[in-house]
Amino acid sequence: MKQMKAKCMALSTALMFLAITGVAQQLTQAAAEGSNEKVSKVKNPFEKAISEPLVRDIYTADPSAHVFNGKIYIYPSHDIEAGEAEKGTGDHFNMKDYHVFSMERIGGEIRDHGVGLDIKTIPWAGRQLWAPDVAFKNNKYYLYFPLKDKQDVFRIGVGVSNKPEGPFKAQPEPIKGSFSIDPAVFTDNDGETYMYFGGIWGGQLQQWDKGKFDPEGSKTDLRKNEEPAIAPKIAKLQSNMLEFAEEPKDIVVLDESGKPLLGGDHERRFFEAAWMHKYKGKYYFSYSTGDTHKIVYAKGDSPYGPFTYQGVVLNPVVGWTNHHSILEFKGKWYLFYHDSQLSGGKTHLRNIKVTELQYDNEGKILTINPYGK
Ligand code: FUB
Repeated sequence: MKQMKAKCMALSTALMFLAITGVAQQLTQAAAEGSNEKVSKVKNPFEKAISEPLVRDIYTADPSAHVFNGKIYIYPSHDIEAGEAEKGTGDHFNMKDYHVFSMERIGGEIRDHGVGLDIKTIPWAGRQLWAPDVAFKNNKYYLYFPLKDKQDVFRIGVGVSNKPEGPFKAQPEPIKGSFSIDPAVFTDNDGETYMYFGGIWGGQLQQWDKGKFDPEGSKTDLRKNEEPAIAPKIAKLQSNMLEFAEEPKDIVVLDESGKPLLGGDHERRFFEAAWMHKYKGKYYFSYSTGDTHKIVYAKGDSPYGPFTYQGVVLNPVVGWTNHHSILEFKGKWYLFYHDSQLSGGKTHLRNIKVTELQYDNEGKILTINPYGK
């Protein structure tokens, strides 16, 4: 009895700590399984973090990294404490501007270029500047950003600048026909540029299931278990980089037997945070599985897919969201990602990080464990 009481006390102390660091979920599971061994293994995860926050004076998340003029430029979300209650619809991610960062080398000093775009300068703005991305063409830099319009519907906007660090001047309207969140812009070797986008729950993609926005549609549900999973979108951009050149199309991710991943396949199906990169002539489409918190990837032979599921790029990080970009710099590959180390696990107060990413001889990405083995 005494022993049980001691176990319970140890367990509740550990639970309090883990609730703060955001890994309570793991411990709850261990407790439910009645395993002391698992409980004692769950310690401060940051002790073994494989990388440290790149920026410490403001909160940053969703890093999109690119090489421009020989330097790495990072375009993250700028997390703030906006005082909103935490909900599945993501209202607590109520960001109001973007800062742009650059680095001459990985591990070197990181420079904050200040505010690259402020919500106050966007004519159609409602609320919530979420994960952005940037592309270079026509001697200009284009910042793509998801933002709710005045009707509270996410659209994707564009800001233009002559410099990679901005400031970016927002176009008067969002991209015609755009919706949902997390634009990732990829320019192929032939010069064509594509936008991948979409995000479920707070990102509203499920509310576009019937081709137009359904304000009464489910805010947090996913497709039925046995139906094909909700698909992320792709649209080629016009050469002016300000408009879609086509109606957005579905991106289909297949399983090993060539069947589309199903809504119930929560460990593998798309949720948000799309990214595209090319390695040895193959197209690598990576994304977050959202409520199962992983970055996974699928491979294909065309920017449109279909893509076949391959495996996990990054295991869950502390904080609910997982979001990344993949970049080649001076012959090495890097994964930019975030966790909630600086805020002690707050889901909406994150910090960007970087670590090396490696492939095996067959082009398979070696899974990264953010807190070691
Ligand atoms: O930062 C706000 C949202 O959280 C992003 O758009 C999602 O990808 C998730 O990281």
